[in-house]
Parts: sequence; C-alpha cells; structure tokens
Amino acid sequence: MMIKKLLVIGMLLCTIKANAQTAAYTPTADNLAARQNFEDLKFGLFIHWGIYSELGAGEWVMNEKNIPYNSYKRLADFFNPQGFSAHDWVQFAKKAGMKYITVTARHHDGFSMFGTKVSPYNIVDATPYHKDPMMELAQECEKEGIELHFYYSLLDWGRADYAYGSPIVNGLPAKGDWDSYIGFMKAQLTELITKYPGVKGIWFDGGWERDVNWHYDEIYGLIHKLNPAILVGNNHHLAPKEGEDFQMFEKDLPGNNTTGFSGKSEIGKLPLETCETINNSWGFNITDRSFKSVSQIIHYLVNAAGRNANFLLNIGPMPNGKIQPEFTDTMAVVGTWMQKNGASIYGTRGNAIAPQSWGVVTYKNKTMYAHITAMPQLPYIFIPKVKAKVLKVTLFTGSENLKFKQQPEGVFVYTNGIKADAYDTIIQLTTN
Ligand code: FHN
Repeated sequence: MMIKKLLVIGMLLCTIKANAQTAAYTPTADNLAARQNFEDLKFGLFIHWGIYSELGAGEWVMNEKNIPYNSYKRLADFFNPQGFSAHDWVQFAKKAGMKYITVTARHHDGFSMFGTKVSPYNIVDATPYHKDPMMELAQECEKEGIELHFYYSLLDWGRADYAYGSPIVNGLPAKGDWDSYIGFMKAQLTELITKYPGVKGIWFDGGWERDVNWHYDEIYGLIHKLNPAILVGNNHHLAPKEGEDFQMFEKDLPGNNTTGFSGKSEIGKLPLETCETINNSWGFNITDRSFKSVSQIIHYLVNAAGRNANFLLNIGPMPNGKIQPEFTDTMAVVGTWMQKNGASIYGTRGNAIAPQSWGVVTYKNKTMYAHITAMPQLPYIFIPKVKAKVLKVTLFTGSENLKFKQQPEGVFVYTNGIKADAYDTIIQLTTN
C-alpha cells in the first residue's frame, strides 16, 4: 500500500514538473504579426562582443585556456572601447542589407554588456568605459529602423549560484542556489525588455550545458507578460519548446547536420533562423583569417531563404569596438548585391519547392524566384511541382522573356544564352 502511495505521489510530481515546463502558450495577435515580420526580414547581423574580445581568442577563451574566474574578471578593469559607435555598427548592418541585429547582452562568461542593477559585473560599473553600449545600440536601431534582439546566456561560468561544474542531482545543481540564479535572470530580462527601447527578441543560448529545470514556463511567461510581441528563441539544439516563437539552427541550414549541433533539432512549425560566422569564430579572434567569401555568404543567405529561414551572420568586433576591415569590405559587396537583388529574398517564403541541384526557389504572392547558384550542364533547369499556371518567365534583372515549358510534373526553363550572375542567377516566374 505504502509503495503504491509513493508511486502515485511520484507520478503526480512528474506530471506537475512536466506541466510546469510545458504550460500551454497561445501567442497574441501582435506576436503572430511579429513572427511574420521577422520572417520578412531574412538577413540579420549577429554580434559577439564582450570583455573576452580583449584576448583576441574567441568568446570561450576563459574556459578554453582555463583562466580562473577571478583572474578573468580583471579584463573588465581594462575594457575601454573608445572606438565603439552604435552608429557605425548599425550602418555596417544597413550597408550589408541586413534588417536586424542580435547582440550578446551577456555571454557565458557572465559579464553583462549592459547597465544592469542586479550585478556589479557589468560594463557601466566594472569598466573604465562607464557607458552602456546596449542602450546606445537600442536607440540607434530604433532611429534607423533596424530591429534588435538580445542574445542572453543561460549558462554562467562564474556566478556562485549557478555553480558551474557542480553535479546535477534531481534536476538541480548540487551546489549553488538555483532559485537565486533563476531570479537573477528574470530580473535582468526584465531590465532588458523594459529599459531598452524597441527590443524585438530574446535569443537564449547555453541551456544545453546542464539538464535542469530551467523554469522556461516562468521565464518565457515573464517575457511575454512584459511584452507579448517579443520573439523568444532558444538555441537548445532541440525541437521547439512551448512558449518559443522562433527556432534557430547553428552553423547549418535547417535539415542539415554537418557540424553536429542539429542532430536533435527536428524542424518545428515556427519561423526559422540559421546562424553562421563570417570566419570561424563568434567572438573576436585575431588569428582567425578563414574569412568567408562574398559568394559563400550570398549562397548561405539564398539557401536559407529557399528553406524558409532567416540568415543571421555573425561578426566579432574588436575590443576597441571597431569592426575589422576584412568584414567591412566583404559585407559592402554583399550589400551592393542585395540592393540589386534583395526583392527576390526579403519578404519571400521558401520550402514550397524542395532545394534542387542547381539552387532553390523563393516566392512572394504570385511570383516565384528560382535562384541558380550552380549553373547546370544542361541548357535548362527543371522546377518540380509548380501547380499554378506560369504566365511569364524573365531574368530577375531583365525584361526579356525566357523560353519555358510547363508540364504537370513541373516547369522547364531554358537557360542557354542567359547572362549569368557571379553569385546567383535569379529567374522570375509570374504565375496566375
Ligand atoms: O557556446 C555558444 C557559442 O559561444 C556561440 O555563442 C554560439 C552561437 O550560436 N552558441 C553557443 C554554442 O552552441
């Protein structure tokens, strides 16, 4: 009898815990509109910037070089980014054709790059800079019509209440004070959402570090209570959870898993985003010269759009706040290309037609855009499963009609003689 009673209590507790993690979430009309708008933006700038940038070895430097937390903290004493200009960052994004910025408000080192009142370990109080770059950025973004998302790390390598390295017992770190840590995050998120103008999203990361009760129901609930339109995403590398508004993928297009992050990231029904770095590092890395080419970046963006995902391209600004010229040069060329061809990407949707060997298809209303990123050997491309009647086919950048043939199984577009683009030859199909 006693055993049965204990079993029932156990089951009840499990149900309560499961419910606590999965309380039903109904997004508001504002939130649904924000999701659509987010999908329209297509191209964003990811920024990893923190006191780690000083060491020029990426944002994991404390962990990778086994720097004791108390020594690492000294970096704050000499973080004085006199070259930081919110104006320059926003102009960099705009010139590149990017429509939103996702910036690290706090990374795994636990250092807050904003003026928080709930920890002295922040850029305003702990550095000689004494200014709040996140506020300047939020104001500049609002002025310039660029949307802003804050990256926020759930993982913290330094705080005693997080107790990094502690064994996890029954969903809680054996050391530390989990309630205190959850409360701390809630207080910071409240600051980020209520004090910084125009914030449109929170990009969580680091939850993969431990298998605990993250109190997502409370955290996401709080965010949506403060502002129901805020988009919540979490880079947990899993299928979306209740309360989230978009799903992100790391260093892989949705559906691929070449880097090992997406093995369990089953694609859900939410708006999609994929992130990748401009070289091989997220935070500033002085020795990393594996810069992606213009072509690689345009192809990533186009391939993401064709799979119905936004592309969030990362840079790690230097410790003085400036962006290195290699990034500026490449992105200026990408931006010029986007000025000419962006209408075939912004505001479109993808995935109606599966990716083909020659490229992908995006669409908007009754127009389809076939993006040829690998010109076929044969003098035509075949677009399968086009149901609507095709009325007209041209190059996106020209008005001359191209020959095509529509059959029940798809459309053949003849590509011989067309002037190919250096990065992506776009063919526009008008349907009825
Ligand atoms: O550990 C982080 C890493 O530093 C970086 O922020 C990336 C960005 O997607 N996310 C984590 C690894 O999954």
